[in-house]
Amino acid sequence: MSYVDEVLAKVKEKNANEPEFLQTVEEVLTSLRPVIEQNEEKYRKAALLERLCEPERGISFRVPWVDDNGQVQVNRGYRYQFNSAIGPYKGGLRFAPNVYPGIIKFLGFEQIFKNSLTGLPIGGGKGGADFDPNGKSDGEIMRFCQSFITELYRHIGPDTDVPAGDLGVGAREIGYMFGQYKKITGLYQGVLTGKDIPYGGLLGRTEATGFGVVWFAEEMLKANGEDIKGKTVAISGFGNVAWGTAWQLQRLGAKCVTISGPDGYIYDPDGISTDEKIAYMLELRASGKNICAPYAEKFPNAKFFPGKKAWNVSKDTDCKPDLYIPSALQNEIHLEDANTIVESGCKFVCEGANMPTTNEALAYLQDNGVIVGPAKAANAGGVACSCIEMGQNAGHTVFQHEDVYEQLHAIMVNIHKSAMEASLKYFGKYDLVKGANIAGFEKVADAMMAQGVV
Ligand code: 2IT
Repeated sequence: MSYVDEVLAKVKEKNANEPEFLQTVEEVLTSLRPVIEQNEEKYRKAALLERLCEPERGISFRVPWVDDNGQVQVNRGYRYQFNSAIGPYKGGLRFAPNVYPGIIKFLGFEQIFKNSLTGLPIGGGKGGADFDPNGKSDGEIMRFCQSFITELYRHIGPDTDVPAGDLGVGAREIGYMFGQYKKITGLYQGVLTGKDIPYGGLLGRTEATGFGVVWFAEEMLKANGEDIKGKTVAISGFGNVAWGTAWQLQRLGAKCVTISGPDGYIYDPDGISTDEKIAYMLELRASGKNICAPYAEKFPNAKFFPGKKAWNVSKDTDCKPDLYIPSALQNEIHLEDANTIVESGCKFVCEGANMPTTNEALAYLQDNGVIVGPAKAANAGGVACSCIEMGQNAGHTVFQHEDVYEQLHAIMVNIHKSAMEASLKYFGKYDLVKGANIAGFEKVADAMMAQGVV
């Protein structure tokens, strides 16, 4: 049995109840086959892949907090410190009711390669809690965040582990956690990123993920003889990534025609192309209702399709998007959605969310000639700017907006180039999915081999 298959079997046995984690491990290790085969003996002896698939450390803890009625509530918090071969653990915190180790480990594993692809010195980690921020008051959010960090503070630090936001965790939550960390430790440190501007946040961090996704898509289109300018783009989600994506599509002259929420999707034939509409996305998000339907009331030319996913726009309307950018959740493109995308004649999918495509759907898209920009490459702009924020804090300085955009743009161009070159070298074809896995892996593997059995 090949080394990859051997490790895959072991990982499946050990983590049988964590389908999301198994999904990403399978996707990544399968792509790495040619690199592993070239070094099979060396890597097997060093148990490199077994080590890569086992978090260095996983912390699970009680998060007790008092709700507005005086009732004590208990949630479960997590931090998986996955890999520190190339830098301190870095990755977001997700607050959502479905959070359990399988979700945190999938995100943490992805983060190792994503962070490596940025070219910056950051290892991989992820955390969160099975806490649902929807419908909670500001006071409840604050008390939850304070309790969460009252345990987590002892495991993090600017040179050990630097969390940030993810679903359910934005600048407000980061603010409460930062305040509590400072109160407990007495240290004013860049221990969290995604902070607000007055206390160490980076100008441009909020839109960084979305901006990066679109710059990545621009490179992907260019490499295939196309220009993003003038393209019609369907995106899903209406959160942080979707907002930055819509804004950057506007800046680069493309037309974003959809957004979506758990309640359905919006089709706006005029495009989400004005400052007013982009600002309204922020309002929708801040409403805490987790629905996108009100967009169609505010902008009557737009139409709301209840209970449907944005990919159906090619069936429900006469719009045929040139590019899809899933920017909501994991596993939102299933096989039937991939089929709809292929049937619509679209040639490009660029992943804004983490692992939005099932492995089956991914294979179907690629087998049918759709170029896919994988999340760990395309959405790495967020964490890249987080690392810039760490540098800003450590240097006790402030970086300018335009400088951040310039660095971010260069990083995204470089990630595309690395993924493209790795895929051409090992597979002789343009396959960014495989190329990103390999390019991300190589640096981490070399660092792990150099550092001995740890
Ligand atoms: O998935 C991600 O890359 C993030 N949620 C951002 C992580 C970070 O540390 O900025």
